[in-house]
Amino acid sequence: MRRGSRLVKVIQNYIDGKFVRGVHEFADVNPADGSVIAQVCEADRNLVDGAVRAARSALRGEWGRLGVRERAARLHKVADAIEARFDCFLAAEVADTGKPVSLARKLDIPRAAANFRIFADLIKAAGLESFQTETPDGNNALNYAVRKPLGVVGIITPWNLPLLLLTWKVAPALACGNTVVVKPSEETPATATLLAEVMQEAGIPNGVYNVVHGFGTNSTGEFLTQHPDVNAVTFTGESQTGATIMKMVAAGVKPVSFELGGKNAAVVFADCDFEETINGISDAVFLNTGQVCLCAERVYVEQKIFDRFVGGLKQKAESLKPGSPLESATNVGPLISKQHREKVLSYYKLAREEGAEVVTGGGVPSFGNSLDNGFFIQPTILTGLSESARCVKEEIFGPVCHISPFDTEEEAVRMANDTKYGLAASVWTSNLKRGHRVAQQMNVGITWVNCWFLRDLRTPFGGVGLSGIGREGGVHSLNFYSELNNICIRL
Ligand code: NAD
Ligand code: 6OD
Repeated sequence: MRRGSRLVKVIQNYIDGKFVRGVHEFADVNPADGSVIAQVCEADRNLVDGAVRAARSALRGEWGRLGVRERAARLHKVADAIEARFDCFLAAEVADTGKPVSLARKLDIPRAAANFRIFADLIKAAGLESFQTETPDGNNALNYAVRKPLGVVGIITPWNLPLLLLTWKVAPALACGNTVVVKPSEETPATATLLAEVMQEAGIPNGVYNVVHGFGTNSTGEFLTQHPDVNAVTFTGESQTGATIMKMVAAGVKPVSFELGGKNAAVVFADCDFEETINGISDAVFLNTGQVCLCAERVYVEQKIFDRFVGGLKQKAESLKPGSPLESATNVGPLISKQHREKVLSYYKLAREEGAEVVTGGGVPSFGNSLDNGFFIQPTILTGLSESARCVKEEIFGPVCHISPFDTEEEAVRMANDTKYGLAASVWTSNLKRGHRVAQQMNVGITWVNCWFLRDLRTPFGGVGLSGIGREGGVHSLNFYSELNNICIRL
């Protein structure tokens, strides 16, 4: 497409092995400078219908007949192809999100390949339970379970770690023999579409992986979740969106897996390794400009080291380098959109109204170049709020934390758990017993001790309360993406 004198890329839907346009298009914006990098074809109800039909039909084709070994081999080929096109994925993800290239190179793209490899290996090794059963007449029966695909899985994902989170669901779904229709975030459509090319190269049959682009309400997302021929929905995004999707799928009593928002706590004891903890908490608060569901927005610090800690984190925050995502020294990118920056800035304003002290940040950086058209915001540290303040209760999803002091371990545990969310927590101490004790009292799905976002893909991942339903990761993913049929044989 031609815009002015420049050619603008068109990002299409991918249905039944073909790239297809739609009736409407919308702009894909680079958040680092506000420029339009592509036009995205929105999938209407007809196209979503076509994608679901293609996925249904692929279940009955070559894909449905493949043995586990061959399916796993093709998923390894997908991983190989992602690695072979590493730089394309990297450029597309950085342009869509504005995240520093150094981060996407280390985190997003390698994890996409790793997601396919781990689930390819797991499905080959996965065993299922069997029982020898004594029958009432003194004989025996044998019970064993077999794994079958759910069918067509609808996958809806957010913009913060687009390829990582999409492949985290696509890989196990395909490993279990399902076909998928994915709807990536409207803010970050590029890498899901590139993945379609990779699927073709890796010999994934047409219709197994379909991509439909568009928005949520009254658009593609809703058409997909409402579709009667989708067998299960897996979603990552805001808790409120999860609640809406739950209503949509309720009538069909479909399985759902929800990875939702968080208001995560970090608990720092005076006996922690101070430097390591400052570095760890800085990552936990500011990585990806605070746009990771696992980020710590509430930091609780033992009174004895409170002032030193606040000073140390301030110094660290002020040493971070916002800038062009393409420069290797940059470690703070923009927020995803103008609208999201307005939301985060409204919390910075609210924090002041609620009586916070702004230790550092609180505004928008200025560059004197095209980055001023982007959606940058300053890393921000707040103190002095009451535990009932909205800024301490509500997910902000930006580079910001509030630091509160505590005197006792019990008080720290109580404050950390005083939230409707329950995704992740981190505990920082050199006392091993205390580390275990406090970690086990956290009402969350994932607790890290002296680290944060350190992942082993075999472990359960998910949240409690408003943070989600179910667990994915390792065998938990395999169990979500398959139906078990128990077979009982009288011997
Ligand atoms: P969002 O809920 O606004 O959007 C996520 C996806 O849902 C997008 O693709 C969007 O188009 C779609 N969507 C929106 N409304 C819909 C509807 N009514 N029906 C169907 N689809 C709909 O979330 P976001 O702003 O993209 O992402 C940020 C949020 O995601 C934060 O709350 C963050 O904590 C959460 N998140 C959670 C995890 C986790 O693993 N728990 C991971 C990443 C992000
Ligand atoms: O690491 C993962 O598997 C995962 N689901 C991370 C989620 C991060 C949220 O933004």
